[in-house]
Amino acid sequence: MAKETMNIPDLGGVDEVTVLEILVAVGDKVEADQAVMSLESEKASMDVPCEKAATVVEILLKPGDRVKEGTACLVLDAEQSKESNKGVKEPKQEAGQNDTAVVKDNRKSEENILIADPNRLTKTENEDLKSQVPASPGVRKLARTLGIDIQAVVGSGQYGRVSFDDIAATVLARMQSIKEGAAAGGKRQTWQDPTKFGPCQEKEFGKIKKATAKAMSQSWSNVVHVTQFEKADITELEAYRCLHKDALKAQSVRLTMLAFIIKAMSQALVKHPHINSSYDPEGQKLWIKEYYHIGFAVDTPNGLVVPVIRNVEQCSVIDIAKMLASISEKARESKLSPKDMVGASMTVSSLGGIGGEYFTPIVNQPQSAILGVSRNRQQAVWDGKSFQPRMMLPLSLSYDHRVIDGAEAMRFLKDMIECLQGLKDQSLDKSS
Ligand code: CAO
Repeated sequence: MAKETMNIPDLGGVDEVTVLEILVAVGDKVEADQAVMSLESEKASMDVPCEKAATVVEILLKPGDRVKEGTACLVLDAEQSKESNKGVKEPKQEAGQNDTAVVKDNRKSEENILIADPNRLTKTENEDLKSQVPASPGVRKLARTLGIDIQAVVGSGQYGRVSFDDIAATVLARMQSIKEGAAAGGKRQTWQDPTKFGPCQEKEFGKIKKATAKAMSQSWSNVVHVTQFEKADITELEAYRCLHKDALKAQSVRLTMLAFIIKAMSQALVKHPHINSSYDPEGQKLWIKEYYHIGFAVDTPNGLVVPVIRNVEQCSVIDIAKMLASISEKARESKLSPKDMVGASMTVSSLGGIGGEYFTPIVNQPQSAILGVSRNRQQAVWDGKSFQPRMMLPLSLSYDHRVIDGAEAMRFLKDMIECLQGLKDQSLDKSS
C-alpha cells in the first residue's frame, strides 16, 4: 500500500478558504480530476480535484475548517486503486442507466473546467460566483446557460448546496408549469379567480377602457419612464386669472389654470425640440415635430380620452380656454371622432380640479413627454428673510429617458414655469 497525502492546491491568489463540503468518503475510489471537496472563499466557491486515480484512505478535514494552499486534506492509496481496477471489466449498463452515467461523467468534467481560479473566469462568471448560494462552478455555469437564477433554486445538499439534480428539478418544474399553463388555455397561473373568494359583479370592460389598457401597457413596457417633480410659484398668475375669470364667465368662458399651462407648454416646446419629438425604435430615428399640438386627458363616464388642441402656439389663452370647454363637453358626450384624438406632440394630464399633490403620468406614445398637473395650494415659502404665503402649483413631468436626458427635462420644466409666470404680462386674447 502506497499512501500519499494530498494537499490543498494553489488557491489562485486567495490566502485562506473554508471547506464547504467533502465530496468523497473513506474507501471511495476516485478518478484523476474528480472533485473531492468544495472550498469557498468570500468571493468564490471552487472544487478541489484529485490529481490521480486513488482510493480514499483517510479524510483529514471537515466542513467549516479553514485551509490554505498546502494544507493536508486527504490520505490516498494510488496502488490500491490500481490493484482494484486490474482486470475489472467495464460494468455492463442496464437499460435506462446509460443517460444517467453520461450525465454523471459530464458532471465531473464540467465541474472541473472552472475550478479554483477566479482570475480565469469571465466577468459574469465571477459575478455569479460571488453569490452566497453554495454550488460548484459547473453547476453555476449550467444554471447560467439555462437562464436559471441560482439564487432562486432550493439546494438539496449540505448547507443548501445546489447540485446538478436541483437544476434539473427546477427545469422540469418550469416545463411542467408551462404545460399546465397551455392546458389551461394560456391563462396566467398567478391570476386568481376573484369569484372564488366572495360575491362579485361582472362588468364589461368598455371600448375606451380596453384601448387605454392596451396603450398604457405598451407604454409601460416600452418607454423608459422617469418623472421629475417641481413646484411653480403662480401667485401673481393666479391673481391675474381671478381678476379676469368672472368677466369671462359672463361671456361663457371658463378660465382655468389649465389654459395657461397649455399655452406655456407650447412656448417652452419651441425652445426644447427634443421634448417635442417622437422616437422610432425600429428605424432608430427621432422625429422632431415642428408643430405644437397639445393633447389633454379628459375624465369621462366611459373612461379616459385624450383629445388634441392643434397649433397651440397660434392660439390665445382665451382660445385655449374655449376649446378646453367645448372639446371636454364633446368628449363627455362621446362625440369625439378618432381624428380629434390623434397627432399630439405632447400631453397634459390635469388632476388639479380634483386634488392630490404629485403623480407619475404615463407617456402617451409616440410622444416623448407628458406633464401632470396637481392642485395648487397656498404655502409658506421662505424668501430669504421671512416666510411668505405663495400659491404653489405641483407639476410632474414624465419623459422617455431613451430620448430625453434628465438635465434637458429639468431645463424644459424650468423654462415652462418661466413661460407660465410670464403669461400674467400677456394679453389673454393674443397668441403671443
Ligand atoms: N389647482 C386648484 N384648482 C384647480 C386646478 C388646480 N391645479 N385646476 C383646476 N382647478 C379648479 C378649476 O379652477 C375649477 O374651479 P371652479 O369650479 O371654481 O371654476 C375646478 O377646479 C374644476 O376644474 P376642471 O377640472 O373642470 O377644469 P380644468 O380646465 O382644470 O380641467 C379637464 C379640464 C377636462 C382636464 C378636467 O375636467 C379633467 O377631466 N381632468 C381629469 C384628467 C384626468 O383624468 N387625468 C388623469 C389621467 S391618468 O394619467
